[in-house]
Amino acid sequence: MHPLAQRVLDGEVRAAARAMRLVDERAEGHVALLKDLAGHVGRAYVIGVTGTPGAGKSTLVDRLIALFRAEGKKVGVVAVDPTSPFSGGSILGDRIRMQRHFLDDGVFIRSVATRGAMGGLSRSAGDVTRILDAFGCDVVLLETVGVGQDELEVTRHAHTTLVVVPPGGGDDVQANKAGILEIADIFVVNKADREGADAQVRHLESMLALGREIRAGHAAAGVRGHGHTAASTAHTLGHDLSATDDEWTPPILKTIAARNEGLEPLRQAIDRHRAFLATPKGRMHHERQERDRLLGMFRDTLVEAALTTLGPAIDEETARVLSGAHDPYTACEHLLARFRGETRG
Ligand SMILES: Nc1nc2c(ncn2[C@@H]2O[C@H](COP(=O)(O)OP(=O)(O)OP(=O)(O)O)[C@@H](O)[C@H]2O)c(=O)[nH]1
Ligand SMILES: [Mg+2]
Repeated sequence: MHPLAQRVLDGEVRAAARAMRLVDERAEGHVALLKDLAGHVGRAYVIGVTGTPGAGKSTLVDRLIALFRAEGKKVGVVAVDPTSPFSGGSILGDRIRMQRHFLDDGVFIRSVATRGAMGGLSRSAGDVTRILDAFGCDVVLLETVGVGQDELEVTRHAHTTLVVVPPGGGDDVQANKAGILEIADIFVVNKADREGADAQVRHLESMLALGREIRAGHAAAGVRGHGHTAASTAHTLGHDLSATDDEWTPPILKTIAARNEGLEPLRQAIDRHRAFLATPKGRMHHERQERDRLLGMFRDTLVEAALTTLGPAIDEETARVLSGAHDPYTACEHLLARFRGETRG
């Protein structure tokens, strides 16, 4: 057993902090530690909070912390900043927004900014979440900025994902429509004290309706679920995913986080989604998510292994592509062949 594991399980704050740092830095032995903790993970309820920059995610998280603390729950917060490991800008904002909880010994706030070779951010966020879980947190709030691919990956670690947007015509949500539809369990139109909140609600409603129509069309045409991954999951797990698509319709709620308004209905919506996850349809949703998560972890593992094994070969192939000796496809085939050769070796 890793020397830190038992101390984390015993709820020792300093051990948990150390463990999270090891994991964030991908330090030697961190995988062994995570393996030791794995059997003790799964008790925490993980709530992802993502959405437009500046929409009020941290303010909402701050309010949710207060709600859960009032129930005596131990709360973990993971603030993910994918913009840059150096900027620290939004993390600073998070710290200010949540500072009243920093002295509460039932709240554990941790920032994650490390980006590995590829997609490492999601993995770090997930690993830190698992440590907070093993450490005994009842709830983990996982805040991530933006709605790009990184954020979509991060929210795979959440049981319930809130997508937070400000009032307006929905231009900002337009950018990653498909992604948002896929990950949002609950939409939150925050800053409802500002103009355009109802317009935003209507926009999201029409987006959801359109999404349903498209999926219904796909189902009729024999295309299942959300494409390749979903279809292959259906195959592996023996489910027909097309039947599950409409089982949970994301509610759209208005909040004014700055004034603590609308938080109770949000809390209830989270509970309803949690109850949904416990139903057979909900469990299928969970299985699909688990598979996607494993796939993501495996991809990270594979890329890391390949980069370590291949090392200079990547530069060599790049030089060949640059000189015109190889096209990029051939270069990739060569790299793959070399990797296979090494691993067989
Ligand atoms: N008018 C109004 N302002 C709000 C509300 N909620 C939050 N704000 C303000 O909006 C600004 C951004 O809030 P944050 O909670 O930091 O937003 P965020 O989404 O976490 O921001 P990033 O993490 O930087 O993307 C702050 O100045 C908040 O005080 C609200 O309901 N109404
Ligand atoms: Mg924030």
